Amino acid sequence: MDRLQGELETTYPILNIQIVGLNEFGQDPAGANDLMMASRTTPWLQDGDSNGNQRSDVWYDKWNVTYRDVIVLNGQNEMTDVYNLTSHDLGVAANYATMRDKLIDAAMTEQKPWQNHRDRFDINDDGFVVPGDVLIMINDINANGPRDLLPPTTTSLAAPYYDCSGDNYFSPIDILQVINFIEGTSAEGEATSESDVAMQIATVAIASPVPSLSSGFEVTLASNRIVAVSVAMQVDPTGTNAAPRSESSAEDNSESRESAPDDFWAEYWPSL
Ligand SMILES: [Ca+2]
Ligand SMILES: [Ca+2]
Ligand SMILES: [Ca+2]
Repeated sequence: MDRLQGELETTYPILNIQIVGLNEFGQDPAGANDLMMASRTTPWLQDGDSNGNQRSDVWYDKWNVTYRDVIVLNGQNEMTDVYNLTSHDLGVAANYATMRDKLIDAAMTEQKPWQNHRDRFDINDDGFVVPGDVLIMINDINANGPRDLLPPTTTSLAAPYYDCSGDNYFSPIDILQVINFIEGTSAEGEATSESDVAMQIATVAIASPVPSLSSGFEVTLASNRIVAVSVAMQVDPTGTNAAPRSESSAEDNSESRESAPDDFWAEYWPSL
C-alpha cells in the first residue's frame, strides 16, 4: 500500500487520494502498532470501542470488515467499495491495478475534476455562459469525439471543462445541458422543444465523416439565442425534425444575424 500511495501521489496529485491503515480494537498489544509502522509510511490509526460493545467501532460497528479488507471511501467517509487483500494479493499485477483503479474511480466520481466547480455551464471558465461555450464543445467533440475524461495527471487544471453533467464523460449530453441553460436564461427567441435540440445535438455525435468546421454545421441564431445546431450533411434517421430546420436555416441566417444584438458568432463562424 505504501507503493500504491506513492504512485497515486506522483501520478495523480490533484486527486489527493489518501491511504490510511486502521488497526482493530483489541489487536494492539504493547509494541504491536510500532512494529506495524516500523517499515511503512502509510498513516496508521488505532480503532477503539467507544460504545462499549467489545467490538471495534469502525471495523465492525461501522464497516463490518473482513480481515485485510481495503474500504474505499468517498468524500463523506461513506463506504463505496471493498477489496480484500487476502483474496487479491497486491503482489499480483492485475490485483494491484484493480486496487489502484478502484481508488482512482472513487476519487473521480467524488471530485468530477473536468466539471467547472465555479459554474458547471461555463466551459471555458471566463465567468460567462454564452454560445461561445457551446461552440468550444462542438468544435472539440467534432474533432475528438465523445470520450472518457481521464484522471488528470497534472498538478493543476485549466479550462476547458467539458464535463457539464459531472459523469467524467464528454458527450452530447454535456452540450445539451449548456444549450438548455442558455435557453432557459434567455427571454426572447423562437421556441424550440428540448427534443428538437436533443436530436440536433445527437447528430453532432454520430456525424460521419466529420464535416469541416466552416461548412459542416449550421447554426440558427435568433436574438443571441441558439435555436438549433445541426450537421448540415446529416440525414435525420427519423426524417422529421432535423431536415426541415436545416433546409430553412440558410435563409434564416441572414435575418437572424441582422437582428442579433451582436456579432458574437461571426468571430467563431465566419461563414454565417
Ligand atoms: Ca464498539
Ligand atoms: Ca464561458
Ligand atoms: Ca459529461
